[in-house]
Amino acid sequence: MKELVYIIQTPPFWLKTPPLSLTYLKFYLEKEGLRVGILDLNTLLFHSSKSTTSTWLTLSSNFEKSLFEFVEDKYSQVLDDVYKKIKDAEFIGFSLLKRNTEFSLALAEKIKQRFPKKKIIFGGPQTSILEREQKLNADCYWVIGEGERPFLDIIRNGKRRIYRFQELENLDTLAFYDFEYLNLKNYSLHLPLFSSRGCPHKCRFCSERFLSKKFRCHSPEYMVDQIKYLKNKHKTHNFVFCDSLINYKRQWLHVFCRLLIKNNLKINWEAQIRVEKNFSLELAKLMKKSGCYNLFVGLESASDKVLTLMDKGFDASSALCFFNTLRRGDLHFEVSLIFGYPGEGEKEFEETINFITKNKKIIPKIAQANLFLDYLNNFSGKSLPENKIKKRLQSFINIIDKEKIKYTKSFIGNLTYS
Ligand code: B12
Ligand code: SF4
Repeated sequence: MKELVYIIQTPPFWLKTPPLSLTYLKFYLEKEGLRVGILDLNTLLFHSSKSTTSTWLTLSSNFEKSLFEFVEDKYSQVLDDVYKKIKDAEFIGFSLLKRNTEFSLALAEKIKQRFPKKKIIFGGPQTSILEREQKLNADCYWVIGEGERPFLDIIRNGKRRIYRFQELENLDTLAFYDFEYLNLKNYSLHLPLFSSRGCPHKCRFCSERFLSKKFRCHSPEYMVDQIKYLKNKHKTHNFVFCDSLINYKRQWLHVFCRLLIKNNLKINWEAQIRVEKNFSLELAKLMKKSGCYNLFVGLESASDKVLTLMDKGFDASSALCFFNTLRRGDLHFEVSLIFGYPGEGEKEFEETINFITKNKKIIPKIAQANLFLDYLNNFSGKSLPENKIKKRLQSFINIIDKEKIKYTKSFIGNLTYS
């Protein structure tokens, strides 16, 4: 039997973890009885072109704009194989992020030229941005937000062109996924998990609100069974939560960690966590015992004025208290910072620097530091000049180098396009 649907992961995209969005969509549609093929053109082209990880992952408009032409020129055989594979499918889906949008639109155009009857469906985080830029054309389907229900609707009766935030109510109705359909040798065996969708918080700079409307999560029992399933299938102990935050509900996290321990799963897991006031030492210890080996914390600033302007919902002293608790629970964590948020003057910048240097024995590592980018256009004209913020970032790097504070070099300034 031929595939009715093909979903293509176009480049450039993250290389390590298998593509979770496509996996969810595939398993959802297959549960509904449809045959779905996945083509990971991202890893295929990365390996065929013998590119370097740094070329592939560094944000660069030139690279992103010229990649399709380059592939057509040098690796036309790979594209011919794609056309052959998808020949009989009626629906072709693309998952759009900012970085692979040019490539996806170009490939979709070629597919349309060769197979005018095929229906093209675009989904993924970039569609909401394209909609705001009025770039959704009328001869394709566009899905904004979560994809499972709208994808099925389009296949069954596709009456509209644009589908917005048709979200699943009960995430536990989703089938367990695995990655047997991919060659897992091309990826790291740190498998992705997604226990919740959305974020209940509304930090002012964050574009999360364009990705999902209502916060929902799986039950801890479902997550533990999903982990067992992946562990048995792929013989791995390593997992990465892709959730926006893992501590949306304190009680959830307690129950989840206890279940991991009770089931003796012996996994290693990492996740993003939000600074939480009065975070209990007992919970930190439980997380450690259940296998948590790293946490990513969005501190963003250590100036109370800037934290308030950002609507982060915590101040520097509660962040420090939280970090101390993680430390006492023997949890490793890394913090991210934003420089140049409107309202951050030299004084506020100094406050952040002082906080980091003064607490260098408590904060194990800087995960990421970036210039503030006004994605949401909340501050038109009010952002500091880029060269001024770049200076702050550079002076921060000089200081952490001097203070021998650990940081991930490739994640410094990595949100700015070259
Ligand atoms: C985990 C994560 C990462 C992980 C990646 C792990 C992985 N497996 O990919 C890491 C930390 C490595 C990472 C890196 C980066 N990330 Co990131 N990341 C995320 C995060 C938190 C979750 C992504 C995820 O796995 N979601 C789970 C899946 C199931 O959801 P989904 O992809 O949205 O798919 C659903 C819908 O979008 C839709 N859908 C998706 N595709 C399709 C296709 C069709 C046909 C249909 C119908 C529907 C559909 O249906 C899916 C299921 O409901 C998101 C924020 C978020 N909350 O989503 C940011 C996010 C995706 N990342 C983002 C960015 C910018 C990056 C970086 C570029 C940052 C950087 N400069 O380094 C890098 C990318 C690497 C690189 N340099 O190229 C942005 C992308 C913005 C954009 N418009 O492109 C996001 C949205 C964060 C944000 N709010 O800005 N990231
Ligand atoms: S807690 Fe994190 S994901 Fe949620 S709105 Fe704030 S920055 Fe965004």
